[in-house]
Amino acid sequence: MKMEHYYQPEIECASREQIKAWQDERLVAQVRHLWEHVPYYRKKMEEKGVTLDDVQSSADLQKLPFMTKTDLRDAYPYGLLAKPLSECVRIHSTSGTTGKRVVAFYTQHDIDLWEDCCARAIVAAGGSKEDVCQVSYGYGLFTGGAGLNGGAHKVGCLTVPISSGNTERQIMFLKDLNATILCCTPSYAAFLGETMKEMGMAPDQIPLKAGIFGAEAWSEEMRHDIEATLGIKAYDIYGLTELSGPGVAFECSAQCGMHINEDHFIAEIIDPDTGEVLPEGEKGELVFTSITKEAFPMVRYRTRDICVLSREKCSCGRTHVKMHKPMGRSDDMLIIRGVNVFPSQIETVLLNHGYSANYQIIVDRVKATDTLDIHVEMTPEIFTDNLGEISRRQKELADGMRSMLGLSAKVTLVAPKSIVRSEGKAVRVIDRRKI
Ligand code: DLL
Repeated sequence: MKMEHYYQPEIECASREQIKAWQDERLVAQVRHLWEHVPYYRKKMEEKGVTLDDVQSSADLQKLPFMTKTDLRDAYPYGLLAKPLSECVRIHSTSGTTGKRVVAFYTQHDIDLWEDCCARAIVAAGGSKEDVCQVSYGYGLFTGGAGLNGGAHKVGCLTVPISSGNTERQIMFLKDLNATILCCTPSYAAFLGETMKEMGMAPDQIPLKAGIFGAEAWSEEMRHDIEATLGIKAYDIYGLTELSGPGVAFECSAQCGMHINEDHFIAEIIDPDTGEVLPEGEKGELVFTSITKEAFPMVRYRTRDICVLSREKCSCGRTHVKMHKPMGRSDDMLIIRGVNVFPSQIETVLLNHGYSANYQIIVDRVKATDTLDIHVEMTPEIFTDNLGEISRRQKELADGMRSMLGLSAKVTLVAPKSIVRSEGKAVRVIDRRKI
């Protein structure tokens, strides 16, 4: 029999005291588990002069050392494994392009908890067993396909494991199978919307009602665009391979920040330069501690994602802390002529001026000075070959960039469809500087 619901109010709407009690108990157990089974992490604790006795509750979290991607690379592949391999049933791996890939391990219990988190996300987006859920995230080593697939099964949706790519087939299935929920990266969702339009299909020709989009940064403006072209509500979902995958945090009906599954993860915001924990509401680097994972626990893992946490009461009734949309990764942040620039700021200017999120940022260094070139596609609606008009619009965008970034940029409008589309995470920055 299919499951009726996957909403867990006794957990998702628990009191702060209850959440803290879970976190206290689970953190102590998690740190003991690492101390006993992961010599690499025990050594890090010893180097910081911390013993098991120092960790009695979540208030002691700050005493513990951080873990970073460098630790994962140093310990690659088995050095952070906290369970015998015979108890592990799967790995996933990051799509990173530099250095060694990160390999994360899962026991069956880890997979169950991860899929629970994804199921919560689908239910929060209005999903139930009546829905047809098309999972267009990549399947394989990437966690997107497997995570949402598992969550959709738990909810009892009819799951369409189509993976990414073959855009016309995606649209055919959306239409023929009456898919109601779409899961993919926001850039792929935008591309699907664009292709539908080209095929002459209006949003009301497909019954899609919601999208669960994540794995990359996307702006509010892009959300509005996708909602209009696909005729849906677009919900954000966040996660990373090191912590299991998608579903660490997800958006609810309020569509304003993502609830972090605090029964599984403790979140902190730190100053990325000093490592100091920042007061609530301040912007900084997100740090996570997993408190229920068996095979690959992470304590104080530095995500490099920059965002803000908020404990304001949510209209959906959930009590778990919310993270605002990450405004980019600290390692995505470009420093151009000394000014910090996030690609998301550039995207905001473009979308506010009626352009789509098809753009490329090219940074170079010419005669010791950084240059910022932004190539922006004209949409078919605003396409023109009138040179005077093109140069007027380029100037308008360059002015918008100057007031948003405090920096001059060269903006070039290019023909519709001339910037290559991505089926997964979009590549928007090309940094040619040799620093
Ligand atoms: O991207 C997991 C995932 C799959 C999340 C599907 C959501 C949906 P990784 O490939 O390990 O895992 O990349 C993790 O992606 O540190 C963020 O920088 C970025 N990221 C993930 N979700 C969001 C989001 C998956 N909603 C890295 N908004 C993270 C902004 C996101 N950035």
